[in-house]
Amino acid sequence: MQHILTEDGFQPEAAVHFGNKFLVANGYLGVRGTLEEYTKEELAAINLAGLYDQVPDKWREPVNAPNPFFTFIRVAQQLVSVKTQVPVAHSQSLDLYTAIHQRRSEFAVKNNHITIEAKRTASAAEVHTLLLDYQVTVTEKTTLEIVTGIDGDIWDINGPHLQDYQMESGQILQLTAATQESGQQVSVGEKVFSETPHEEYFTVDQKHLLRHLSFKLDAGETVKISKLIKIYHCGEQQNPQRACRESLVTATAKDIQQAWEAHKKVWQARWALTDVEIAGDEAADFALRYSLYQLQIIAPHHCSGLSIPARGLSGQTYKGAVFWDTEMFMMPFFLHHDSELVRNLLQYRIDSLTEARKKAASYGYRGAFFAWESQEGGFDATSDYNVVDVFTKRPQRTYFKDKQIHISGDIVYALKQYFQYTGDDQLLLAGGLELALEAARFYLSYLYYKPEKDHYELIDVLGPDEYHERVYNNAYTSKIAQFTMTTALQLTEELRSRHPEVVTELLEKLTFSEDLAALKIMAPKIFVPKPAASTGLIEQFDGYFKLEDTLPKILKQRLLDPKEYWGGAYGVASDTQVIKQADVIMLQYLFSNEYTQEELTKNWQYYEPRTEHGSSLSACIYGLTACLIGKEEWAYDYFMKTAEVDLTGESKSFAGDLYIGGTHPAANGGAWMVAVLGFCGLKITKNGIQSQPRLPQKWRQVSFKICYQGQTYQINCSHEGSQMTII
Ligand code: IFM
Repeated sequence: MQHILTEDGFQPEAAVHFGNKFLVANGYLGVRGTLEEYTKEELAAINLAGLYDQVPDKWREPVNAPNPFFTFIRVAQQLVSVKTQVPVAHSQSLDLYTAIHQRRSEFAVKNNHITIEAKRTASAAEVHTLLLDYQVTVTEKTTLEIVTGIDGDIWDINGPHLQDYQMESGQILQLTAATQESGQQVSVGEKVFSETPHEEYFTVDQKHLLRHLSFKLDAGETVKISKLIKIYHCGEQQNPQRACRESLVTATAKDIQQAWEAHKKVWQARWALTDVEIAGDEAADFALRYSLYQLQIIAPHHCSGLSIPARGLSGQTYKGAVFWDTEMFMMPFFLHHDSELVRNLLQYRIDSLTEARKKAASYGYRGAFFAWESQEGGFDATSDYNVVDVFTKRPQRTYFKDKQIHISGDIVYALKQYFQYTGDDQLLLAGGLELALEAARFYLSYLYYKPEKDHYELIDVLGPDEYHERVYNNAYTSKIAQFTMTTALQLTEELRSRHPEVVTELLEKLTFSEDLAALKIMAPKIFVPKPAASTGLIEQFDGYFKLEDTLPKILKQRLLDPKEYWGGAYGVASDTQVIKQADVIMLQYLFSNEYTQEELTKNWQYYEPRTEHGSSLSACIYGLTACLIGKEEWAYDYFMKTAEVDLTGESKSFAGDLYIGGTHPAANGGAWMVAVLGFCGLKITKNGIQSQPRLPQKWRQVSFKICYQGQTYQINCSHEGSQMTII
């Protein structure tokens, strides 16, 4: 099965894209897929999960660590690097099955042919460990200097985040620094081994701590160094500096070998469960495997209470924040393979309840209004001015933070999915039910009673389509609010039947009895826009159909600048029916059993041409819904678009002047959803697991495994049907 991603030929213009595409990560940190000699100019970075910092007057974002992979060479005292000369041959590759990144570059310096080969990874077995093997071969007798160490001149978008650098050299090189906002320590250390005799000295400047290794080489000789790197930070360690040093002091070359092996073993076990094989379509097969790779490298397998940012661990874009992307787009894949991980991800939201309550109260509401861009502890990092106007360079007022109230319901949706899939009361007892009740209470306080219609409305909201702000009765938002309220009631009753005292105690603690009664009365009376009898269409929000009816390609012609933001107060899409991403179609996907095939088809056909797919969350939802209406061939293009997003790099990289590039884990999760839930029609029902495949023509078979209620199932789907075996 194809599992190696390769790019042949040196492409300096693709350095930023390759930084995302060749990412290796282990949930604790992400190492951008840049070359060893690269610096912040090429956006080399080691992105730390869950450690954030704010420089005064700038956006709060995750911290990048000093780069311990930094390495370059001098041959006969001349710098040999892709930064100074074009290599005669070059390739970069990534083994998806082992999460090992490799590069090979060949240079001609006079008659000497020099080859650099490097391989590296972030250990999946021990998340503080990073490994680098670096080797150089020459064809002529010469001197070689390998300069390797820690580059503390870090790429930051809103930095610098680290200060008070402490450098220690010797057998261990160690750089320790502290964040600006709260003085949290980050410590990076490294130790190098080589069997080839060499001389060694160190240089230190303000931001670099370097080891110079000098070798005398004969013609045809190869020299190899192996590097063991450790990174610790305050997010989870009381004394990172000490922990880092202690982990290196006694380390030997043998430990490095063992670390490589332990790492590969973890990956072998992961893929044994998660791999999906698509027979008959190599491109789709590889793109899906690549998507699953991207998802698995960023999952916090190592701890509880951490979640996954919208751009994974590929950098600081989107403030390293967790959006609804995690619950709605990534969780389904994880839920079918590793429900414990999902439990941890949901625990992060439970731990965010205090912040969510504060946020609701700050806007005058009750209950829990979760952060739109959520950082540690649920802190909402969304700026009131989240987009910069390309013309005036002025920050534009946006309402993502204030009005994207569907976030609380999205989390409850995921919580219910988890509960239904696992039947696990424990998470509900340990804060899950409290979360659902508080989210429901938030909607109770947001609802607006219309006496003339005797119903409740959600007015002044922002739905999934972010181009239309502050709208009334967004169908998706109203439905997810109603769902939240009924789910809170159902979960309360269900849990009460098994744990009556706990539930009574919780309701008392939350003084919830009046709200419980209110939920019962108000939930059924929420106005959720329905398909119109005449057209079958659901209006996305009040007045949507009266907006100018045009198409994304027409709006593109109206742009004065390609980076212009399409939404907000003056965007080209704001007064039109062109939408950014699946909105009504998202609603219909989630609640598909409430609509007829005709209604699903009509809405898909109406909204699809009007959708720009300006968000990477959009394509998979159109793909999934196309599967539901039996249009696999329509779904196929959306599947490929979502599965290949990080391979092609073809996605929106700017919102106004703001860089929003990086990896797209929601789209990666969406790829799995379209393949398995869509094309293979996998469903967990009251009667157990069902799979009714509707594969694209050229797919002969799709084979995958899922874990469900303590068993592992092998499922093979073809045009003839599906087979399921317990393994
Ligand atoms: O969560 C999404 C949102 O729906 C559209 N803008 C980007 C966010 C992060 O992916």
